[in-house]
Amino acid sequence: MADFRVAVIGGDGIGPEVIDQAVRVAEAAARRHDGATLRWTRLPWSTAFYKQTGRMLPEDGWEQLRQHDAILFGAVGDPSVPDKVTVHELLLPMRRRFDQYVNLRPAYLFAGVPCPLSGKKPGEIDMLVYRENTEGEYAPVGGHLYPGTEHEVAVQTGVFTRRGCERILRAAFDAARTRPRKTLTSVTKSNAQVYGLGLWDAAFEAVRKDYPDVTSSSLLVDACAMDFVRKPEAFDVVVASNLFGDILTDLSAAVTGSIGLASSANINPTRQFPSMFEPVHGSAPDIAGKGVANPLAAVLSAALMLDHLGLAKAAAAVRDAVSRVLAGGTVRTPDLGGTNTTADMGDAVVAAIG
Ligand code: GGG
Repeated sequence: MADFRVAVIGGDGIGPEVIDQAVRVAEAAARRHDGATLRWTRLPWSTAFYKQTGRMLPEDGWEQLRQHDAILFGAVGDPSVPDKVTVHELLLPMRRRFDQYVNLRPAYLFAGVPCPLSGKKPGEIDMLVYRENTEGEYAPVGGHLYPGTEHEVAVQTGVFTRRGCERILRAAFDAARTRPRKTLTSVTKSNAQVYGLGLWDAAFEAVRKDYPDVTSSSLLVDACAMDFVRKPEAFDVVVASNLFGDILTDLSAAVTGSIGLASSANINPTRQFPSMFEPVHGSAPDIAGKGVANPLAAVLSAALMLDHLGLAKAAAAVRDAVSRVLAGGTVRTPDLGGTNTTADMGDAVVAAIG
């Protein structure tokens, strides 16, 4: 029987609540549909851990994570500690340290989910956003001079490398060629940011030559944001820099009904390091502890993890169970207009798995 080790970091706010449901669902699906066992290592790394120890993770934390086949992550961020500690000492370094350069963020309009745009049918919005995850605007390069004075200066540098641009573009093109529409949009802003995004565009022009079977085009990020609202059904695979991908996927989540349904995978395609799977949403301190967060973004992230582990039947079973629960419409968390709890939603998906 296949056996996988998965590190689980619930993190902050609603993170642990939604991850508990994702663990239940993934475990049931892996066992029933692929005969596989998932062995979970629960790690308490979070803002509370930081307050106790002065660190977001122990000194050997990265080494501990490396011993696992995958990482399931909830959310990080708490109003009592600056993001430059919580996000910048746990989540962002994990993506870089484990070279998880592909941040895959699907957006799909499920049946039974109210769409804020009129006239959109279930399945009509169906896109994969490939966000560059290790450099770009999120590179920790810059400085802060004369803080608190009238001469205060902050410099934040975007880092774009030929290798970094080409490899995320190739990952997106590889995905596009497997999809029925075989269409790819590269997001840029090289009319304003001529150096970094100029290199991005040059890499796009070079890489697209290797994919004549894919219809590809380049679009400015402002036009892309407008079209995500005006005609999201026009997009198939979208590839974007770290910041643009982050912003656009909140928008793609909104037009498909709820950020509570938006899943993501932070993938190291070489498999030299573990990949990490997390909902797109953050810790949502306003609803934390109330048991009302929608766990489906975490559950669908766990489905991406099952795919990555080669448990394709289990992954398909999770997606199918989620689709049926949403289409049924009887179990809905408040983000979908209902009154059900996080646990009710988890129960419904586990029951639908069979
Ligand atoms: N589960 C996602 C999460 O915890 N997000 C917090 C955050 O600040 N993320 C920044 C990012 O995804 O780049």
